[in-house]
Amino acid sequence: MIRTNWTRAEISEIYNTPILDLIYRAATVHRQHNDAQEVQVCTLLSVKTGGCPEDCAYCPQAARYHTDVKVHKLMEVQEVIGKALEAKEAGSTRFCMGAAWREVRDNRDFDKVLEMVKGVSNMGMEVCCTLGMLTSEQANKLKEAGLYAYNHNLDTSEEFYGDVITTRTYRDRLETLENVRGAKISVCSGGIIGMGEGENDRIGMLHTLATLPEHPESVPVNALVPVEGTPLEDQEKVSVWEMVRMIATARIIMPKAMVRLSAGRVRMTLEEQALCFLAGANSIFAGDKLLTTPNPAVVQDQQMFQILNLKPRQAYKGLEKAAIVTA
Ligand code: SAM
Ligand code: DTB
Ligand code: SF4
Repeated sequence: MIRTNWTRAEISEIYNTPILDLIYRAATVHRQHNDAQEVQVCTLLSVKTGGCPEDCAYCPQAARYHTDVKVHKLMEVQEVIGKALEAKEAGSTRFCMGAAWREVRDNRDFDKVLEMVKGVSNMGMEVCCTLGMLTSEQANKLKEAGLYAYNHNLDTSEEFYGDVITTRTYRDRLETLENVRGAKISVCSGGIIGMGEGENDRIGMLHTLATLPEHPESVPVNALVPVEGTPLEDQEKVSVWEMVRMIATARIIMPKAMVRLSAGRVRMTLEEQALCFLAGANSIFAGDKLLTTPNPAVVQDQQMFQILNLKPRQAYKGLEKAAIVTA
């Protein structure tokens, strides 16, 4: 039932299905594999902001673009734990810490991040990091500290990648994903639409994700948040139907993955988000900020959950927490 041998042609056919049939099929697959009422609520925190040496064309944190983002050195461990507590109290079960780094370096900052991971994990939240490239040794250290998941996006297809980022390769990204998998950390990897890519690039990215030796447990689908000062500042907003097609296709080909309706919700109505949940999205980022850009208010999301009869997913569902932390 779970396939990792999808062809690009098969994925293209699914992606191009008439929209209502596509939604119906994705909703059906979703109900066969998951509790469709359940949506995971995650909170992001930028623990180190801006000043990044990379050239990702979408990113407000790249040092080379002139954006309003203020550079901030790595936060203090206690401050991060405080933010995680706030997130937990607001109903989040996964806490994801992001750093504007090209890669992790073996220095005091990394030791501090390991402390943050330990602290958040001990609070019973699923702890996730997104810190750039990782070696297998670094992945192992994060795992030992209690890291549950690691986010590292492919962002787009291999073909379009060079139009967006030139300072590292698609191969680099795949290697980090291998290192994460090798350390038995849950993999979170997805991408962005609305950067000027074609449908083929979207299909290509989904194909790469769905033909990894194991599907990522989590697949974020971001709509570009165009930020003034970045090369993609003038990109047009993608239509909700494109978001729905991405989510539905991801749901059909990776039925058990958490498909995350990620960046871009501030520009979507409740009804548009409802379509995304119907198409199989079962996770969101909550809190009024993503990493550096705005996100809907927590109360607004709580109302949405009530109206749509959604319920937040518990942390470590189906897994024995003690076994994970001490593994
Ligand atoms: N520096 C690390 C890295 O790039 O792997 C981790 C943080 S980075 C900000 C995490 C992800 O955020 C990127 O891979 C990208 O998919 C997403 N992202 C960044 N800026 C975005 C934007 N303006 N709109 C949508 N997604 C964005
Ligand atoms: C992901 O795919 N989306 C999140 C998370 N992983 C790290 C980040 C979205 C960032 C949007 C731009 C910003 O707020 O800086
Ligand atoms: Fe740096 Fe990550 Fe932004 Fe790229 S996406 S510029 S690596 S912070």
